Amino acid sequence: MNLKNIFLVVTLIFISYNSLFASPIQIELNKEWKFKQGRLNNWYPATVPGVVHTDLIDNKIIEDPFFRLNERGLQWIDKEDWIYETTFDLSKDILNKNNIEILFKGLDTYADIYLNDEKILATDNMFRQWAVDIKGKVKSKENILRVYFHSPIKVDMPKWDALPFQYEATNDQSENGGLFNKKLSVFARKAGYHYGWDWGPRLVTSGIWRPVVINAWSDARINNVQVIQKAVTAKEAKIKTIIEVFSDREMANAILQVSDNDAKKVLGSIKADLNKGLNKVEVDFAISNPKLWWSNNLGKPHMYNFNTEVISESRVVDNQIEKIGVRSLKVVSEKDKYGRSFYFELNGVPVFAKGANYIPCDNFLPRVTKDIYKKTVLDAVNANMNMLRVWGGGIYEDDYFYDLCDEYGILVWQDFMFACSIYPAEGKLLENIRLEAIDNVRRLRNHPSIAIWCGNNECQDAWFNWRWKDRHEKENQAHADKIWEQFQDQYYKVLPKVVEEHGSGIAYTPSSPFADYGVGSNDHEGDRHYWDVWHGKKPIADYNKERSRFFSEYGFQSFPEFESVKIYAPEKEDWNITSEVMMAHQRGGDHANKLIESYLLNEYYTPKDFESFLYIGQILQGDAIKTAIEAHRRDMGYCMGTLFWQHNDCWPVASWASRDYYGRWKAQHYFTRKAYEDILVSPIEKDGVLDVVIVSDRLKNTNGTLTVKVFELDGKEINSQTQKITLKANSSNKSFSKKLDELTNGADKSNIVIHAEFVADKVYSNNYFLAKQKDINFPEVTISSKVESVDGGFAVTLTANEYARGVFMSIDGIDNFFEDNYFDILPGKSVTTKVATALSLSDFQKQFKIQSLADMR
Ligand code: BMA
Repeated sequence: MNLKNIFLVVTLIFISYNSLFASPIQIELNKEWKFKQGRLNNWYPATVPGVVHTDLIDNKIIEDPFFRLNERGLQWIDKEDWIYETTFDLSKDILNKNNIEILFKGLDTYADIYLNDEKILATDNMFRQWAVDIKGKVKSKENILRVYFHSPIKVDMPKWDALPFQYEATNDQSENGGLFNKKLSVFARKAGYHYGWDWGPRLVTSGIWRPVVINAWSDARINNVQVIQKAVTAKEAKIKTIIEVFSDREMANAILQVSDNDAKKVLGSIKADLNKGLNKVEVDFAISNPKLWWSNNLGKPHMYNFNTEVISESRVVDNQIEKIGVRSLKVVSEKDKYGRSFYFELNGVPVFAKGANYIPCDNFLPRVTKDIYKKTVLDAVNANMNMLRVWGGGIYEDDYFYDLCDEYGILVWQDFMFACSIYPAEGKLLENIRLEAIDNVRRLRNHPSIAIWCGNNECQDAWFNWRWKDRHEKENQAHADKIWEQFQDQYYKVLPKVVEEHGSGIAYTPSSPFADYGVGSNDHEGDRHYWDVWHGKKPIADYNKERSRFFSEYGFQSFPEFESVKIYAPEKEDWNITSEVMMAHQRGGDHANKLIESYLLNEYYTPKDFESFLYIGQILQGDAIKTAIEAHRRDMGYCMGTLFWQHNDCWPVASWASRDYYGRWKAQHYFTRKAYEDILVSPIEKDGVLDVVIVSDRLKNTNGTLTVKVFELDGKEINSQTQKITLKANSSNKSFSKKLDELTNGADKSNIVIHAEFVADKVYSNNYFLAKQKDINFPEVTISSKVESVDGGFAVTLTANEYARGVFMSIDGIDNFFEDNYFDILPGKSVTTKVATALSLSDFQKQFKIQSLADMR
């Protein structure tokens, strides 16, 4: 037999093996797409998944919408209709199957779909999936699939014009789109932030934003496997699975079984007679001594691989492998002597939630690659977070995002996609919302990371506390009543019912923040969004006074660093925070810039130039959020969570984000990583007494030594006290308390720093000043550096002769990462950190810049 023949035999064996186990086939229609503007004739190549804006960029019809002022010239795009089309062939294997369906995983938003000139579907919700039976409508060659997107503006405008009163949508920037006060976002089941936000541009997309696939099968196909974790302890996990199987014929004595694919062990199995159509079969089983799924820092987020199979006549008709984390997870929201608690309990342990609010990573969603998702989630993991809140003005995220959260132990607070608005939730729209909720609750329910479903972001608080209720009642009581009725239907009836029926026991809360039914948020019940520092202009120190059972939002703005600004605002004339370009990338407007400026002047000082402004602004933001996080953690027990606003940006902008659009960590993200460590050492002065509170998230007591030192900024030691302590597990410990006068020997507050250090198996430390930063006499410090080549970059050792505050290292470009940055160096001490970069040593040394706070005056 020659080589060619061997190949043939091998191929034949493979083919016959395949057809013997002929399982469902899935193909993705992602090739040969073209698109055009509805009323014009010229077609251009298109990318699917994609959106109109990115296709226009790729075809060089428009320029980068994020560059300088380009967004403004692109407002015509959402007022046009767009057509996408592809031609595809289907193999015999597919055509021979008894069932062929086309599945659209995401269409944005108002689309009519034609297959070989026949209209097969009309859609009106970007968050839903749409499946259509196309058996008999397809042929082997040249099938034409056409998707006609109607302008969301043209579709929704008449709805707004017909209203007897106006619905609310605070962040909808309709005037920037030339629509004046017409807040059309309230009608479209489309990501709210597309219409603009106080950190985002107004770029209203259309497009096939998630994959289009064809599924073909004969006999039977697993449609869904629901894994319900009925009771989970360290000893045993009782699990119920509900397997949904589509069968195209009666199938007697089918075996449905679930196995542990890694241990190659059948967990549960049942014999069932399948009927033609949709079947739901329950398979129950128990796992003894299960390996539990834990959140980041508390333990390993172990994932089992469950293999669900449908077997008929000794043949596997279909199977589905899914990663499953076994855990018990609930929200404890109980009346107590303070009000009502709000915390997450994982595997029986109360977990203090440490994290951030998450928005979509881009205005053009399909260009969020797997790498970007991975970096975004890993940046949370590496900052010691254990929770992200997927906020309601964005999207129900991609499956991959939740896979990553599962894999790395990030709990997900999942909002339904409603934010800062009041929606006309009745009739067809309410039913559309219900179906959207079912689609997404079913899609996400098996992820161990999903910790709570939340009705909306701030809609209830806005109704009661932003004077919406008063205003509507004053205008017309009947309209106000109608709004509240629609509100209750949506968030107190429809959505909780979907979560109850389909959510596998995941908790639901009607809104964030939420105290109680029909109440605005407060500090002693439920979760709270605290914005008095920042929006309310209160001093940063107020973070130390304010309490909550769970802070689900608070935040402080900054600009991206200079290297990032230069990408979107490269002209010298842009380099002023009030320049037209910088203002176009500051969606909080002049008000927000003035806030940064006034906090800087009150607490820091006037930066000497634009670049210094960006830098000090970041230190200011970092210090502010560090203050808040520490206060919330010190209050552990009463408070059980802190999620700052916000983890990421969707375009380059001045915002509350701790990482900029390009993924670069701002000072805040580095500060957060430290403030979120499993053990936090937090000095705090009140009424002339200095306490050092040590907070431990560890599940076991920790023995160690605490040293509290006071020294002058030139290094002279004033006081040093050391004591051995045992930290109580999972609690906040006041470990040191001393009158300030005794501790500092009456030294000048502008000249000293307190350094507290807890040494156990690791060293945890913190520096604390007794005066505002502008009143501290930071010395003109000399920082020397030593650079050594290491794998993937350089190790940099910096040494300071006196106290160096906020030492910031930078090099050009964005393909680099400083393992640590913006840190303080104690007098005479050194810090070594790594820089990941592809630069040569000499190029690195040419570009390498070190600055500290003292240089910025
Ligand atoms: C919060 C969020 C967003 C907003 C942010 C900053 O309350 O829910 O709506 O972007 O404040 O203002």
